[in-house]
Order: sequence, then structure tokens, then C-alpha cells
Amino acid sequence: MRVLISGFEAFDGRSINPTQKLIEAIQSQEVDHPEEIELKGILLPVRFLDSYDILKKQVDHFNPDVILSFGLAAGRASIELEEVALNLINSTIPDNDGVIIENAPITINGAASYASTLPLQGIEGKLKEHGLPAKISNSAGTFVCNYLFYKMMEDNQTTQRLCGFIHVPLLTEQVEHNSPSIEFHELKKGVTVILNYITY
Ligand code: PCA
Repeated sequence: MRVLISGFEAFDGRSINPTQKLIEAIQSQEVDHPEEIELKGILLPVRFLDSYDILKKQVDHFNPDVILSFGLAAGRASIELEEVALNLINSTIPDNDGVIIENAPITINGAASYASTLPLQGIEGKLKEHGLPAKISNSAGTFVCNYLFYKMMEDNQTTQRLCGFIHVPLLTEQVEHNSPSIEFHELKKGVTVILNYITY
């Protein structure tokens, strides 16, 4: 089974994106996973312009059975399994190219939304069983993460792939203004738990 995991570079003036650290850990084989999984990690720029094209190239090349896309959502307290991608961009901050897009559809005349094809309830239950904070979220926001999620789901309507988006909290080491946070080892463990669950 081939699993592609994506994460994002830092954005919005921060020096760290927990999901970038996650990709680096995957690339240096520091994330445990079942032997039967061929795992590939890919780091994406926080840009409307080409983040999805870069992911898509990897998908075409690697032909994964599963795509797990990760992004940071500062202020959230749990590993949040996104349920739905909306056909909407409404930036409140610039992307890493300085681009702000307000109130625009991602795909003109596209579906209003697409649902994740990951087994969200099962994953949530497993993460909690392992003592990790987890919940199902009904909003991936209206920025680059939701954009990537929507484009990914749009392109996977005719495949059997499991794919979806997961938002993570800030890391404890970068915490601002008493924001909720997670330890990096917990994030890595969360990924291992998810990989074990989906191969089971
Ligand atoms: N989080 C942002 C974009 C990149 C990231 O990690 C978001 O939630 O849209």
C-alpha cells in the first residue's frame, strides 16, 4: 500500500509549521509505520499558485492508495479530521506569495463541497484510544488548506483513493498567547496510529 503525506511550509510570519517538521521526519524515516506501507512525504508551499500542482504531480507519479494532507490551524486544540472541503477561498492573511483572494470560488460552477473519503470516526476513535486529542471538524477554513483539500477531492471523485485533510495544533515549542498546543512526538504518534488503522 502506498501512502502519500503532504505538509506545508511555515506561513503568516511563523518560523515553524508543525506539518513541515512532520514531513522532514517522514523523509528521514523517523515516523513508524506498518511494513507493508510505502510512505512518501512531500512538503508544499503555502501558495494558491502551485501548491496543488505540486501535490498532483506527486500523485500522478507515485499513484498512492491513500493521501493524507496535513496543515497547521493555530488555536485548535486537537488533531482535527476535516469532514468537508468548500468551494470557496476567502483569505484573511496573504499566502507566501503575498496573494490575498476574497470571496471567490475555487472552481467556477464546481460542486459546493466535497466530503473526505477517510474513515473519520474510526480514526478519531483510535487516536483517542491512544490518548491523543482528536476530533472531527466541519471547517477546513477558506485559505490554502481548504483550497488544496477541495482540489484534491475534486480530482479524486472517480478514484477509490482514501484521501482527506487533517489540521493540527501549534507545537508546544512555538506556542503563542497560551494557545493550545501538541508535542511533536504526539503528532508523530498520531500519524503512526492513523497509518496502522488504515492498513488494518
Ligand atoms: N495551514 C493553512 C495553510 C498552510 C497551513 O499549514 C490553512 O489552514 O489554510
